[in-house]
Amino acid sequence: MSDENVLFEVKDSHLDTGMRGIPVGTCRTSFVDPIDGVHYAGYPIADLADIDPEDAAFLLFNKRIPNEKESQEFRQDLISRSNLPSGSTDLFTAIGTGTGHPMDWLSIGIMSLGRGEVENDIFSDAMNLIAWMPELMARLFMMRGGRGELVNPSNPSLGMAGNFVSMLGVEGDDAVRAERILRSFLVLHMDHGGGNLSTFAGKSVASGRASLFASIASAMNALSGPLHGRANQSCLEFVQKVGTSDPNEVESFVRSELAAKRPIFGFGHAVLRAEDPRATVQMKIGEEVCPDDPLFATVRTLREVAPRVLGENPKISNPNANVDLVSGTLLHNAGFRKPDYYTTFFGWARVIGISAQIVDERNSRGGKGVPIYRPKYLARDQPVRRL
Ligand code: AMX
Repeated sequence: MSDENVLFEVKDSHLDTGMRGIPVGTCRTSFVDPIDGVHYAGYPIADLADIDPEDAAFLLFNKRIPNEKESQEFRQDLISRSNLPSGSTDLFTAIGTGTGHPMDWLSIGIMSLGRGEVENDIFSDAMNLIAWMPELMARLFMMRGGRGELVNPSNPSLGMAGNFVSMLGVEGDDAVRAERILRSFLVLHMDHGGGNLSTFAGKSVASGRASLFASIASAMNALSGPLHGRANQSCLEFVQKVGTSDPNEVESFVRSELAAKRPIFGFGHAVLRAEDPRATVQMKIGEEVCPDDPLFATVRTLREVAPRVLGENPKISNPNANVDLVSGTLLHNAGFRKPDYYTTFFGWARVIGISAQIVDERNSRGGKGVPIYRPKYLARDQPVRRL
């Protein structure tokens, strides 16, 4: 690409819009098409829904699907890295059962894992963190929930989702269903282009050569906001509030929420202009694993009714379902009954995609790495004054 290419003309109207749509760099892990949704290294997400999270992680780091041998080697590598640095979850005891949002625990936990940092090897740090996440998550759930130690010790050969479910002590058919739902949740949520807030936050902190752990913890703090990752918590709470799957009642509910100027959670998107394929995939999973779940029945009716009602408002660019419409209901069905924990699953998935993007940026410019981020802010309403 020649330097003369004009990619974007910044106008006054672009200022103070959160850099919306302004190109700032390149991303090799994924891109988001307004109609077909996110693609990981070129593969549409709908085609990847059934792969294992380990293979999706390999894809994001290596930009290709692993063959059988590579897949096994990647899993073995994660297994060999899986012992948490000693004492890294002691802080959880200090915070105290039930206090603080689970996303705060996730961020603190990742910072604490930083004691296992490998000097000058950000790729090893990324692989270690990915290998440590299942146990960190399980300890977070057990300790914040006041249940103390893991029910079963970590067994990384079960895979990241299977190991997490096992550490919590879920058994039998419940474990099979929980693992199925979690595996697809992790794959579907790993990456979403380079400019979403948490990814951008993580990469900008990393550009100052902060550690991978500090950068990812910053990303998790960004993800915790209600306008960003915490929306999946709000979506389940919304579905629970609807409380019916009768189409007429659901339509009245949607209209009354709109009249009260409240959002219809699970619909609309800043970039997508069709139903998010991740919602489509999760609807299929719901039909497979929990077609009779009353919450899923509500989601099914909402998906039929809400786009029609929202579509009556020409201001709404996309009245269709987004990823959060279904994900909370599936997690609830998997046995995770507390919506305030849902963003931690989202965070776990994003640790993988954001780490891959940070490693890419650190390897750019022939290994020099991306320069420290420094966008320009224009001075307005600040005449020079003297005391
Ligand atoms: N319910 C009610 N109003 C909606 C709406 C919805 N689902 N979707 C859009 N609108 C409104 C916007 O608030 C905006 O109103 P305003 O002009 O008064 O500010 C107007 O329609 C135009 O919005 P837009 O250009 O279509 O979308 P946006 O980029 O401003 O907002 C989003 C996108 C996701 C914040 C919005 O669709 C929304 O609030 N959805 C409901 C909450 C939700 O499901 N969030 C999860 C999103 C998925 C994700 O990114 N995690």
